[in-house]
Amino acid sequence: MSTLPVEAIRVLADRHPKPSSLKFQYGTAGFRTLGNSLDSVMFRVGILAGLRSKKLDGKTIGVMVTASHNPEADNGVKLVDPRGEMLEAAWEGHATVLANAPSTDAFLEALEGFVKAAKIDLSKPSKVVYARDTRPSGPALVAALEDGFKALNVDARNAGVTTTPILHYLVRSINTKGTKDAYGEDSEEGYINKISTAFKKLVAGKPASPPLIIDCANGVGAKAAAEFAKVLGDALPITLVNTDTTTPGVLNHQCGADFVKTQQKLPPSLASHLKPGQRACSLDGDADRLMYFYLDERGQFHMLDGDKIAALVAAFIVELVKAAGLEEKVRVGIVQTAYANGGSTKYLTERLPVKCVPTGVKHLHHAAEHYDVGVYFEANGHGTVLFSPETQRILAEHQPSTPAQSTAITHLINIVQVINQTVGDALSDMLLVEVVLAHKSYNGYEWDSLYEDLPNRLVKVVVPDRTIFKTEDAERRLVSPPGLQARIDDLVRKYASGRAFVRPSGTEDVVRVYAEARVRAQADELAFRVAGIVYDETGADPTQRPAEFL
Ligand code: NG1
Ligand code: ZN
Repeated sequence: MSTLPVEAIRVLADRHPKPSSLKFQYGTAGFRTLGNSLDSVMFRVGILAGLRSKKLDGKTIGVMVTASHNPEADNGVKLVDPRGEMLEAAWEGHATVLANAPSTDAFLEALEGFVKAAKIDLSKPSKVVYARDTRPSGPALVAALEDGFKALNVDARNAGVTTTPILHYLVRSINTKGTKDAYGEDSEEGYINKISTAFKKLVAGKPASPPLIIDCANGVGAKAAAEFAKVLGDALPITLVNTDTTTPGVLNHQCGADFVKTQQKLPPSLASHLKPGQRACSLDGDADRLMYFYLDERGQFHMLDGDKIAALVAAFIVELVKAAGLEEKVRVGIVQTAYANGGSTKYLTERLPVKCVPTGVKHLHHAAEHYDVGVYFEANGHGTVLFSPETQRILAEHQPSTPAQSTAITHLINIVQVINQTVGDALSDMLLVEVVLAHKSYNGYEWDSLYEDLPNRLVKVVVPDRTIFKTEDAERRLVSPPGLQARIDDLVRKYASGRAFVRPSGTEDVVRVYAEARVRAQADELAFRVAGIVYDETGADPTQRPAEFL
């Protein structure tokens, strides 16, 4: 094919018309909105994925249909680049333009213009691997996506119903197959085997831990978690909860990682399972976020979020690097966002290089690539660890001079295998955490004691136009609307250990306000007062103003 198959595209595009009232945007999590309004977007993304593959000389591109932790009625779609990473930023804009073409004719015209401008050689092959989560809108949306593949004659592999991180793993494995960078066998089974084999080696000889409870958010993670439970056996006793992927309405409802993080409490469905001192964790709806928690002796809930995971994991890796005699060659660094708890930032900056970047996995991932070992986590539990190619070479080639060094290097090599370096992966991260807990003989309480979280509060403000909010300094300060940041600063000064910032969401039509302070009531008050300022400033409808926004 050296020109676009215009007629084939036209016939199929007519079956997937764009709803005239809707405007779509490829944001930090791809396209995401109500599942029943995404038909045209899916069709067009199918074509775009094929073009992306052609542009990259026939490398396999991933397409994931999911809306993650969002309500069950939502859905979404995002593209995955050949190394398993998020789509290159420039193409987010192209995706948005194509999704918004009002008619089939306009779409074809935009497509032709794009192929020319991006210099896409249509004679190249196009390969895609795609998957969806368990949302009820998934099958119809996948059918629309497949029409897009058909229109461009894409060689498309259906990975079925699986987690977001498994899809990313598949993309990387397919593209590295048979090369020196081979990532793993390109199947779900290959993924489970790779990770569980390394995990078993890492915990061999360690005393068996009490069962870990996993809240699967009634989502697609339940399936992979059950596979792990089976394969791991006694190496990690697991109890699965919230594994219902068929009853309508239960996905992410009163459970899952986002519930735990935003409500800062135990999912009610876990109350009868969790004993004081026992650790548990929650996945989100597509299993790329992870939150740990436990109840203390008094039954009080304690959350171990992405920041606590980063601190635990980074400290352990640093210890192993030292034990291996590699501290001069392998530098470990941390990447966080403004949402990282001030307690964690203080603890980590006293020990390691820490960088703060804007929200969004692509920012974290790219910053982490600048370290030899880059540990990145969002407070919400999305994150992973990247080992640079040079670091992996050093680990493979280093000649240990003592048995202790040799053990440490073997552990590091196995840790690289446990971690899904393509993207945040709740199950792989969970096993990494379990390795560290086993090695350190930590229970939840001891892990939690690494540092103390500052009480914090995250609120949403619905404003008429969130695009007027512009930020700088990794989203920690507002430059627009003018004057607003000065008012926030004046307020923050009045609170002990106070910190607050305002930024427009990249995934929802809201502005987010985050605040923290030394005591709970003050953190809440600061958040509500800043939200009040934002509300006043934007002239949002006063009758809609939540009562607590002071
Ligand atoms: P937005 O809506 O831009 O705040 C949210 C999360 C991000 C990231 C994306 C993608 C918070 C405060 N924000 O982004 O961290 O995970 O969704 O899913 O958690
Ligand atoms: Zn997710």
